Amino acid sequence: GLLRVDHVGIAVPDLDAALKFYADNFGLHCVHQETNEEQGVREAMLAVGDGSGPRIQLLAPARPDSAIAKFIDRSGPGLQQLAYTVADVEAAADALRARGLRLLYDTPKRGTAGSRINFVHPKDAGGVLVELVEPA
Ligand code: V0V
Repeated sequence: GLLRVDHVGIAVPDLDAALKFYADNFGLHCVHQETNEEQGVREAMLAVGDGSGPRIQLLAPARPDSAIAKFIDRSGPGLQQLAYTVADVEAAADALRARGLRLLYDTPKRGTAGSRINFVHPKDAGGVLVELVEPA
């Protein structure tokens, strides 16, 4: 099952500009940053408050043919995904597949900080790109 909200992902055109915007206006600071070549994304995790709750993930395109670049071209910057923490990403994906939902990957891919991730297609989840995250 789903354990908690892991993060909310926001597509941004420029990661450095977005980090400055979030720090200056909201006082939110980066606790992790990496480039995920497979996903074509530069991402930064921001902690909110004492950092014990869900994070905000800023997602910037690392190349023009990436999922984030396509999202921004079509929809503009903004909320792109809602991610839940799970204990076992394969079990969670199997349970959703058994209910008829389309998962984007047959096997999990590598996500932030060595996590294992999969996604439910937004058309099967009420227009929300749902990510499943099994932390490292
Ligand atoms: C597309 N659609 C969305 C959407 N992206 N709806 C809600 N939220 C989104 N993020 C809608 C779009 O408006 C179309 O609706 C329809 O889906 C298009 O579906 P499609 O042609 O099958 O797909 P594409 O080519 O638009 O791609 C969408 C998907 C793609 C979700 C398949 O973005 C994808 O593979 N995403 C998973 C990977 C990803 O997002 N990576 C970046 C984050 P109409 O117009 O037909 O009604 S990486 C990450 O999160 C990491 C590393 C991490 O958390 O650790």
